[in-house]
Amino acid sequence: MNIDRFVQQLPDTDPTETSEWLDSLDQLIEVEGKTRARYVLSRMLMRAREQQVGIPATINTPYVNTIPTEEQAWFPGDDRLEKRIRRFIRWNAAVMVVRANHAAEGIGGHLSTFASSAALYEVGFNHFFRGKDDGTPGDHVFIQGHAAPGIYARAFIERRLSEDQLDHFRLEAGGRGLSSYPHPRLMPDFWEFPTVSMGLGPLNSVYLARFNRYLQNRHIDDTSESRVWAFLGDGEMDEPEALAGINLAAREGLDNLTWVINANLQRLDGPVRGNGKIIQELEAMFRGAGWNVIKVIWGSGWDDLLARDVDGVLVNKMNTTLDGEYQKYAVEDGAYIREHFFGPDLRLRKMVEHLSDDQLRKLPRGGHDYHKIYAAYKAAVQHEGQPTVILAKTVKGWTLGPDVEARNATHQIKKLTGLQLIGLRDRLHLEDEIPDHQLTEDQEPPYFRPEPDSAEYQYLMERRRTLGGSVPTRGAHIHRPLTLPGPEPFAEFDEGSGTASFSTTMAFTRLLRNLARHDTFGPRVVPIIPDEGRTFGMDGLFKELRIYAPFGQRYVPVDAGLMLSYEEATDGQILEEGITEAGAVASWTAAATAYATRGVPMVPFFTFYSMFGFQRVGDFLWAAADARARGFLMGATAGRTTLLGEGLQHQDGHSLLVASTIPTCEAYDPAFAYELASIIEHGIQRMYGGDGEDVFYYLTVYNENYPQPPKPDKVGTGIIDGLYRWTPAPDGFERHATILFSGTAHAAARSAQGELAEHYGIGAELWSATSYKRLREEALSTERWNRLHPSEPPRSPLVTRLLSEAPGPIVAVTDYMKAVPDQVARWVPGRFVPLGTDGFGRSDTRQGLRQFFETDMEHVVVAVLSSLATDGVVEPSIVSDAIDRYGIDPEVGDPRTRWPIADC
Ligand SMILES: Cc1ncc(C[n+]2csc(CCOP(=O)(O)OP(=O)(O)O)c2C)c(N)n1
Ligand SMILES: [Mg+2]
Repeated sequence: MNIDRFVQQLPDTDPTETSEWLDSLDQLIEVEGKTRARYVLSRMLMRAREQQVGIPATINTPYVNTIPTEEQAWFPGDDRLEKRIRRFIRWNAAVMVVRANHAAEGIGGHLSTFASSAALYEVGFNHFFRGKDDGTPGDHVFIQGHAAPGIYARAFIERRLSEDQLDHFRLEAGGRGLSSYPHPRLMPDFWEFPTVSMGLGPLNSVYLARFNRYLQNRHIDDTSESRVWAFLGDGEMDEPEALAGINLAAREGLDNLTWVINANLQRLDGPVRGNGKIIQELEAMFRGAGWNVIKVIWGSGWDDLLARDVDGVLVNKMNTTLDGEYQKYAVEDGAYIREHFFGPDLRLRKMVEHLSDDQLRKLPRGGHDYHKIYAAYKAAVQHEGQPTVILAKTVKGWTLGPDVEARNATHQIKKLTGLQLIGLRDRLHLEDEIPDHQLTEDQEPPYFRPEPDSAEYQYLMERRRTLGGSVPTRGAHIHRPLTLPGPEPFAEFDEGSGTASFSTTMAFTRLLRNLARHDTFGPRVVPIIPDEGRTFGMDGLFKELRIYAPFGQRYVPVDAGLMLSYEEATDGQILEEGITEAGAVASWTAAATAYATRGVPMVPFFTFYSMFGFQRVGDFLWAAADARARGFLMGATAGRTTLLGEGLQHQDGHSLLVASTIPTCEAYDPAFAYELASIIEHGIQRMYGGDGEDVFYYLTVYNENYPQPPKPDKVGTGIIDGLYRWTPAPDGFERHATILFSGTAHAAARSAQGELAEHYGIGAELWSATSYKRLREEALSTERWNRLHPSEPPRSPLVTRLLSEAPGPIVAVTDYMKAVPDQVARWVPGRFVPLGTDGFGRSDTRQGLRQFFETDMEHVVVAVLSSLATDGVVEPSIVSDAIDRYGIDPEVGDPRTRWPIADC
């Protein structure tokens, strides 16, 4: 609220006294000036806070370090050795990128991100990040994707990586080498968190810190010793997802979370906030959200100047200088800085009289100052009750020389000339280690690694030993194994529901409850919902499993007296995320990777509106696949016609297609409860049994009620493989056809079977197609095998083998787009006609929608007859009769032309 309006609404109980205070302030400003007045007011605010006087938060502090010099923690490291180590790492990181670009033109690599953040990482590596060697999962460190070269360079010095591996940076397709960015899938023993898609790392880090608290509060794992660190870019903060979790982090008091934002003031094209100040902007947002904010803006060289700043002119100059100007100062010489930063104000000019131009140019920024960074990290890890963000000001491309440092193009500079390399070598004082003769144009610049008996190597390794081993390392050993359930939770679904009608969503909820009730397996089940529990009929679980609330339920819920009340508890099992699909996926990812990050396999089921899944948070799910997630995604209210009444924005006919783009996502579209149960049972075995496979499952569940049939005999592995004969053709017909169905489209297929027999004398078989994605992948693999084994007898894809036993033309019907069954079209023997729900959804009854999308019984029958006519089995007039009989208007309904509803 605007402070003026806030004050206006308060009664003034003693106007005379108020005037006296205001007069004193006026006098202070007049006599001592505004800076002094600001200081006194700040002190008053401090005192007010100490005295517990609630006043609206001040969201900004001056543009100086949050930790005053006198409160700065003592730096316990060996300055000289750490500086040397950092220089070796800087050198190798740069050389690695340069050499990669020689090895293959255009291969890329980034120099300047790590160059700006080397000290931020190195203080962490030498003093804070805990490893896993002591059998604990250690800290979880999210590394800025583009800083990867620096992390490899350190791993090289630690002797975790070889020179050959460094030389295969970004050349990993051949099987050895280093991925461009943090990719757990490509480097499963090394990287823990895929971060390079901007904005995902920040949100995932919040939810990981939160999930660790959940594990703790539910007594599943002791996470109290693990801190989540996230190193992020200042440009990255513009991604909406980057800031989307900061309120939750503050609300839940996640003091196990530290963010370090590398404020080099630049992004890819140029300044982040040329006309403003990104650090101040971020400070306001984080303070407003309730974070502990530590600004590390100025290096120690400024301490003396700030101490002389008795009348506040220096701070004033710092406050009023724009980021665009700071960037300019970073590329200019000392004379320019003297003239433009200090010069205009005589008091300032005088303040730096004793410094040479060179000294002025070298006044460092806080994010390059070991001591300041150490003090900030120390304060962060000691801070209780709030997450901490460290806003560290740096120079992009720092130490890489005047052609690179702070230049607008710096992000994409990936080459250094011989002269630039010599400049870097000199700047890093590595003349002894890398002599001139090794830096000639006719050879690759060398790496440098100190010998095992050198003081630097010994120091570095001792630091890592003390902190529990190398970081990053992925794959904690499983220290809390999971006992899998037997067949019991799944068995009831094989029997069917008799005449009782219920939906696959209801079946899923029941199964989830069965699983959660299991003695040993149950506590590992993590139900996640984004404010749609009631829509999915899951509200019954609120009371039984309870909703996770770290501080418990501090109010009596409005429905306390009811059977199914809204119950929250510190050890609640359900993660009710509210309306944030991105947050919920981040939560799911944390749970789905707990087997690796914590050695504690967890079994998350994230149930969401299928329309607001893959298309909305697809990039998060892609990253989850990279992070080798294991778990279940449940696309509820699935289908474009089944969710009646909701219209264009809700009705999903394509999530299965998007899901099909993720290699490790097993996408299923079950029609019946027993299929759903079989897939989940199999999925649990596959992901969590034995060594476990790094895949995850996407299952659609619908909200249409119908009697659930019992599982037929002889299904074999068909449900899992993706296709099986559900029912044979009725006896006694000479002409045949086959209908494949998925999900709720089974109803149209089954009615069509009856209609074809009754009216057209055609016996149709029905097959359930549970996963076209799986069938397609098997077929592609077989096709490849045939291509590469020319002298072997060719193999036949599973879908071809299965359907070669299916008679007549094959019509596939789905509540998804035709492209879903089309995934297997080219391996289907004979004629294949998919019917699906292409186009925008709209609101109407199920029947109306199925007619509109031409997936109802009538259209299935016409499709079968038309295919038989094309094959010469029936006369075309039979098709025309059917079209007339069902009142289908061939001129209406072309999906390409019918999108406006009417002229309105
Ligand atoms: C979602 C997404 N959009 C765009 C990019 C391309 N990109 C890579 S780095 C970068 C600039 C990063 O700037 P900043 O976050 O400030 O990092 P730093 O300056 O430390 O390199 C951009 C736009 C990306 N990686 N991810
Ligand atoms: Mg930046």
